[in-house]
Amino acid sequence: MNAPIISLESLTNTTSSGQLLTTAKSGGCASSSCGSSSRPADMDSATREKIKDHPCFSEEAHHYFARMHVAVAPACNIQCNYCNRKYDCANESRPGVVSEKLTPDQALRKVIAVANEVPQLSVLGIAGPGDACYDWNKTRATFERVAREIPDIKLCISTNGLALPEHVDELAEMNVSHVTITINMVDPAVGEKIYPWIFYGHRRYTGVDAAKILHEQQMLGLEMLTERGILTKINSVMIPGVNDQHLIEVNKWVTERGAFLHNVMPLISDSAHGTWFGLTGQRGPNAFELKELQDRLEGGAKLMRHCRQCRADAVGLLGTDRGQEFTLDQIPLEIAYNGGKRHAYREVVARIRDDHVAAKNQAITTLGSLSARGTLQVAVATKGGGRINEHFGHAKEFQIYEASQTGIKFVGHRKVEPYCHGGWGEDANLVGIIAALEGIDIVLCARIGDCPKNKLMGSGIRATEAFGYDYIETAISALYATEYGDDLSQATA
Ligand code: CLF
Ligand code: SF4
Repeated sequence: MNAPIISLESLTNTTSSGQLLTTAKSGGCASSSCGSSSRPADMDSATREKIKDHPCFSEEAHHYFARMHVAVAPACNIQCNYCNRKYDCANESRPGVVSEKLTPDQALRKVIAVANEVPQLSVLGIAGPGDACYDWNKTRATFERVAREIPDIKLCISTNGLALPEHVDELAEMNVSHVTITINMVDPAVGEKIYPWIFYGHRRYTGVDAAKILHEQQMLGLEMLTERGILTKINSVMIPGVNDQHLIEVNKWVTERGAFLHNVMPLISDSAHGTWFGLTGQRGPNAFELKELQDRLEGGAKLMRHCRQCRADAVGLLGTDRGQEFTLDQIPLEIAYNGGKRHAYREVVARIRDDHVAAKNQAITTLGSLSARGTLQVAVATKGGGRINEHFGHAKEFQIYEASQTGIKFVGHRKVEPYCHGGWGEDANLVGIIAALEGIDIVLCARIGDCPKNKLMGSGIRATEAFGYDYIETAISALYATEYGDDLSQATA
């Protein structure tokens, strides 16, 4: 079942496209027929094709493909109570220092530099730091330049939706295949608690009037995108006591209007960010509240649970940010695109992916064959590729899976400060990691030392490296079988 292991490092650290192609031809699953049946049965082939290399629109794709954002759109036409304009747009980024704002020509240089060096790159997104539709001329100019140079890159925007309807036709003409609208309410009475004002039709609106206009534009924009076959994701910021229960209603409205995905994100609120919510003590939800709401939303639009709330200038696989490697001062003024690495990487991934799909199918079959009942919460340290391939001490986040007899579900991630610092374990960070892993039954990682393992055990969390470099689902199904009586594989360490 398992193909020879090709680590992500061997793919992404290779310095020439020739080497990548050699890797592609020497490894991976030799059979092209294995594993194709795990593609979602309820999805047509055109949609599958659109999402298969978009790391946000496909959870499976996010193990392999990367996005980059270019911060070309600083202007915004609304005020959200969770945003401070000195910081990045909270719709698609965690608050941080102001991004390096780029002109369309600078953005093109940056995209070429990243595409030449980051073989996983598949999507260019414009997610602020203001609004991509309001700052439209820069968005359009950037996409036109990039599409001319790198025609196979997917174009993606994130918007608050207010100026969206007037640009939907141009988006379709420019082949923008994926759009995200942040929709936090469908009731203006809720909306006025989130948006103090909007700027629309050359005038400023406040209160319920503002929220009503915003709501109508968001719904119109979504309907227009659906009519044109552009895949739309809805981002909603979950604000406890303000719109948390209301998001169930939002989910119904957007599902009826053809949204492909619904991504409920936790409010990030800190007085240091200087936002209205931060300064007034509005808290964000904890991991359990977020998951509970997401579970209640199952059955409507597909749910996105792997969002990392990226910065408006993020670069790389979700959960990593290589933006600092590609600041303008490091990029030559004249730079030509060379697609060799990206093409070689895709060839490798196509082979590995079939094998991964087959492994997942086998894991699901295994779980379905068990008579046992129960749920297992598993935290996985991974660097991508669908494998358990990260050391416990190096992990900056753990991916969380829930296993039951009905299958294995990715339910989110928990960010942590890494335990290892220069070869030494940091006890304070271990305390934080244990707190972040509350409710987890077992941690799977490539390596773990006795000290952290014993401390985790002292808090009721088991950890093992017994499945190091296995596929995540293969390991979890074997674990589940062990846990619930049918020992299919090795015992846990
Ligand atoms: Fe960027 Fe957004 Fe496109 Fe992705 S991010 S514009 S859809 S390419 Fe993705 Fe980042 Fe979450 Fe956004 S993980 S914040 S959902
Ligand atoms: Fe800030 Fe984005 Fe809201 Fe505009 S849409 S106020 S930039 S979070």
